Amino acid sequence: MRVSILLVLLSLVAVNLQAQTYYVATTGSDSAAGTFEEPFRTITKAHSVATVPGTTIYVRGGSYAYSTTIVLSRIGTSDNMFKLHAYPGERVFLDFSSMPVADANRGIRITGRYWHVKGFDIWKAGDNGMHISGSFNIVENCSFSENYDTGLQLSGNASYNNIINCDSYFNADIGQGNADGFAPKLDVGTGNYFYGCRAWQNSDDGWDGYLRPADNVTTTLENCWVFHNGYLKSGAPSVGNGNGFKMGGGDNTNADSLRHNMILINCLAFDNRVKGYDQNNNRGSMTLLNCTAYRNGTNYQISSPIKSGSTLTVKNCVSLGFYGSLGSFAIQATNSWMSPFVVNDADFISLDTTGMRGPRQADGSLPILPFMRLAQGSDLIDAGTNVGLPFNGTAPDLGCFESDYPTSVRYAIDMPAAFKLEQNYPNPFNPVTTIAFTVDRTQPAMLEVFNALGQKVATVFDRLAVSGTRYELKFEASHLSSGMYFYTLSSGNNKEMKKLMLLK
Ligand SMILES: [Ca+2]
Ligand SMILES: [Ca+2]
Ligand SMILES: [Ca+2]
Ligand SMILES: [Ca+2]
Repeated sequence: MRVSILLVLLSLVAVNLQAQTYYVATTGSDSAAGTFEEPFRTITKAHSVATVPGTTIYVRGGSYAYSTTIVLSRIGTSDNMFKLHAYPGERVFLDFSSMPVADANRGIRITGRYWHVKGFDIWKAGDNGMHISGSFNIVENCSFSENYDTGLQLSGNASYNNIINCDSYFNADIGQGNADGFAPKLDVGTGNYFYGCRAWQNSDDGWDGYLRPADNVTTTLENCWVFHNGYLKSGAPSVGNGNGFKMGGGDNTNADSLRHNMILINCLAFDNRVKGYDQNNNRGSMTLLNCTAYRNGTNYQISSPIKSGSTLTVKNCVSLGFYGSLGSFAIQATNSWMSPFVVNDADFISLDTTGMRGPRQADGSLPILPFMRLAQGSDLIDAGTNVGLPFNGTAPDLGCFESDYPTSVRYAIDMPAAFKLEQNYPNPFNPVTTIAFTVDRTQPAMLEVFNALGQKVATVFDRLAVSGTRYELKFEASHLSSGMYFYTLSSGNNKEMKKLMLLK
């Protein structure tokens, strides 16, 4: 008897704690039930009832006008994130144009933890389009435009947030000297990560890592593009700073001490009015690997002293045109301005920027365009230093786009079987997907999966692979959280990487 009462009580508790799915639509009502058939009208209402971690709020496509800040304050867990998603296949436009211009008037504030926000276009907020002071959040495939301050700002100790495949553009404050595209700045925390993001034509800087009073925090940018900053939407030059990647700096009282450790991998800066890669008095470590700069006022300007214990590392980077200035303390290897390289227009397939601000691929990743990709025969191909990033051919290339030309016909004659890593299917997946590959010679091969932070989460294959055999492997990810992962196949000197997307 007692046991059965206990079981009943337990089952009631379990029901109460079940994650829910709520819907919001332009045709909805906040007095409705929040179901697919009877959706809410506002995200704020959905948030107020979304109390259980793992709960999903789907917002149906369309335009929503808001004049007050949407605050996401709930605390999820790594296994049960709160999700605020545009309904699959739809896009949500958040119109804040009726919001007064004022520092407190952010569009969305994420003060909570473990939120996954996806598929929103945030327009004309009275300050930041989005402000994050929480941690462990994922913001994916969102855009921030024409806001009256920085598009997406992280401060207030925001830590370990992942910003994936987002765009920030045409942001401009009234004075033009504040609005950046993305700003992990001021009292920001550590461990924030940007992947596949673009910032263009913001009145101040593309990225800004200016600190006050935070010190010794680390931010990583990978595969990000920054261009045309320091210009207004009209195309006129702004009176803002106009830098691409501004890596740090502090105010007058602490400019000599603050360290923003910046890691930039496969990043691209072009056509920024002032500097492409700008130190701005940052005293922390700066690591630039396989970055490219073209036609910025100055391409690289990293020459002020850094604090004892900090390092400046610049490897496999490219400058088309004069590179700028690096401090003598820089640890450099195989950069395009070093001997024996000769860089000119002919090293690149195209210098035409058309499409660089254009639509993304269906999965939200950056468009694939010929701009600044190395032309076949360039002396920058296979001429780089192995810095631990995946590469094709015999060595890493210089610059942000690794080329993939057939290296030599002699291998084709001797080894008819190809080294090939296939795209996983299905993709996106939950929780099982298939990864197939073949190798060009019989030798040990390893297939590994990494998260967006580069941490290995699984070894799928680690043994002898036989040439001419197509291996099909199941990858089961029920223990992992939603997001983008990378899988690599390595065998001998060959290595190939692809992306996969877990969507729970
Ligand atoms: Ca402001
Ligand atoms: Ca700035
Ligand atoms: Ca050349
Ligand atoms: Ca290569």
